[in-house]
Amino acid sequence: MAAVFGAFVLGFSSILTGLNFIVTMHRMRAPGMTFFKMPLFPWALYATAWIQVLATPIVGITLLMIIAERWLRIGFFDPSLGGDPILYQHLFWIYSHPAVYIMILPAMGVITEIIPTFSQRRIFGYKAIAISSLAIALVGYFVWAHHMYTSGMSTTARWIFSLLTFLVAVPSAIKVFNWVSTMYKGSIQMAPPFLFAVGFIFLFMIGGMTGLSLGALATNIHVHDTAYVVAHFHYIVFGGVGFAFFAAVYYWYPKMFGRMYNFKMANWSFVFLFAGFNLLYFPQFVIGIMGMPRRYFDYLPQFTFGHQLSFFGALLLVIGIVIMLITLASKKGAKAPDNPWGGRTFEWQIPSPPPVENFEVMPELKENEGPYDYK
Ligand SMILES: [Cu+2]
Repeated sequence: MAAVFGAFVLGFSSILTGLNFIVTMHRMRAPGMTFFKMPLFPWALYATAWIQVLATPIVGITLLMIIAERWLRIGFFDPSLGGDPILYQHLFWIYSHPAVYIMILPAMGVITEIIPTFSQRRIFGYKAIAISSLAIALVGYFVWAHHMYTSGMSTTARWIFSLLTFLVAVPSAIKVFNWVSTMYKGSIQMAPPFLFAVGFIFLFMIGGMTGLSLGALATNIHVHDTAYVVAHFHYIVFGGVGFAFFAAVYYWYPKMFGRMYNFKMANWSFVFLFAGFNLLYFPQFVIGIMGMPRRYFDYLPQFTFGHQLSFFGALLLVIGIVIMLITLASKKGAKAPDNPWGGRTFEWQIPSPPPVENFEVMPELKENEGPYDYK
């Protein structure tokens, strides 16, 4: 019960964070910063904030229902009290599918900042990227039951959810195409944040396309509850969100701490993380299709080789993380300039690390200026 109450309070912090972001972006933008001149990272956070505000109450209500069931014996989910466990699954996923987008949208926002900076090119399709963030947030509300194809739903409901799931692929693909088009003919600067961003695009694409095969009704039923799902999930949440997080840390580290880091070490951390990640998770697609169930510690002999590959991948991954932590923890880097990567957004126009109030004078965007004025 304590855990249920704890999750309830956490839900409120999520809702209030979202509310704060939405109000800030509507009321407190810098002079000259119209909505369509905002950098795309805040745009992604804006879409995320709407999910936090609108979807988190559903998990809050669900938790209240659990409390009512346990304390007042009102049957919502427990069959012995006349409840329906499938209802719990529905309520859980109505929140938890959008919750995945709470994680991936900010990650996409980070990549959208890094790609133009390290290509020194104006972002391709600014409006398409901004709107696709909102589209992902919106469509994300209508796909939850793709987690429940085998739970016992009508066939009509299942194929409708399968169709709606395919729709999410459209705005995601728009972003990938725009990132790649931004790099085309750019003057690429091969620094660690860019490496991680490109790694993100590669891994996110594998995660996204295997997501489509999971969204398709027939294949989903074949690989439901197998290692295939585990592999897909990690390609999105570790290969996607994780690599974007590493990219973000390497990108803003000089700004945050006023120090550079060792590029060679950072590149090695990428090599180990990227190789280790793929060696760890790719074999799980294969053994998943072969029938390896998820959440089992034991397995049949035909899955041994796949598990061994995964094991060595995990080792490489851990080495990569250790190298990254050492790289970032060492305070021996040179003093960071104000704008080490040649970025055009506001944070690069102030000293590294930023002074207490960030901006000593209010920054301003002139009439014909935008966040991505490269060329
Ligand atoms: Cu989902």
